[in-house]
Amino acid sequence: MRRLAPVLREDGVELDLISLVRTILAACKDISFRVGQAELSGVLGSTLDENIQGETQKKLDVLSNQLLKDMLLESGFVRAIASEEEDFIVEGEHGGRFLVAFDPLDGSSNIDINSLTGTIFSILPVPDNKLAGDAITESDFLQPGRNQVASGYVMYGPSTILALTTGKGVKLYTLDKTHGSFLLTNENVSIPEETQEFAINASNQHSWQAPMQRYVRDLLDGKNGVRGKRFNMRWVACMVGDVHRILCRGGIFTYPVHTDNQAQPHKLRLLYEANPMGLLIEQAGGLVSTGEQNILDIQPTELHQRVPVILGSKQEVQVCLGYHD
Ligand code: AFP
Repeated sequence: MRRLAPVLREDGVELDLISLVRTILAACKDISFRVGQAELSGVLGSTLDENIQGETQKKLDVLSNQLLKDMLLESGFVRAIASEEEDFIVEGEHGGRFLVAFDPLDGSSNIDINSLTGTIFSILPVPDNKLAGDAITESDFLQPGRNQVASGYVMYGPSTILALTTGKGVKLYTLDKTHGSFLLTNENVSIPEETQEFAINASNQHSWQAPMQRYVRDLLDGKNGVRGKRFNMRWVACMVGDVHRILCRGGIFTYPVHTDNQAQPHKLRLLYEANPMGLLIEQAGGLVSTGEQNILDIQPTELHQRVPVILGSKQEVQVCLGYHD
């Protein structure tokens, strides 16, 4: 079967893509409501199951995954999905133009303490060599982050916020809960190039490699150290929250290599976290790297692949990378 040419909006964004993002938002509004209901509707706490990453699944992880999965697969725009909570990809409509990878509820450890959580999504094109009707396989998802046609997150905090890029800058929208619609609240997010704020889980310090040890030590030395200025530290334990702060006021975020865990030296997932956040950060003028290469240039080798992540304000990321040279 031949493919139909995509219908474009005036600004060049494909109409099907807009409809797909709306589908994601419909699911996220539901997730936002359930996160808010929390104890009142019995959705806090864990299930007895583990996901493929060997992590215990929270009830809200499972619920959020189901909502997104069902709505995306029924939408008609999605050929297949991959989720942090699913072992394998799941196929949808044969005519769909897009593949969607998502982390349904990032920041699981925050769920039960009424702290920040979020949904992260990455939208990829169905590879050109796939015709409508061809089966989609895991390898179709193994595309570099640069191929993403859109990415974003919805953050469930005091307000519910969408950060979205379709490759033309980053926009923020706030959910107006009285009307149920996401309203544009920042149409051109720009990350300050310099910062005095860093985010790292310092409890892992013993297992960082030498360059990260030296970099963080110099940050902590403050005004009297080589950096000559005082740095502040923040850690939300939810990448969505940390990235959102960086989009709002700059900063550097890193989850580096763990040398003491040979079996799993990296924490963050390439397809569900690093790539979608990477595109947002780059589109807002920041930098993203593993310490060795730009995250968006990585050729993925597995669906649930994990990578080291350094991202944020351009100049600060460059300084950090200088320690890795
Ligand atoms: P989940 O995907 O299990 O919710 O984990 C969240 C996360 O991947 C990311 O959002 C945080 O930055 C990071 O883990 C927090 O990790 P620590 O618990 O090791 O600080």
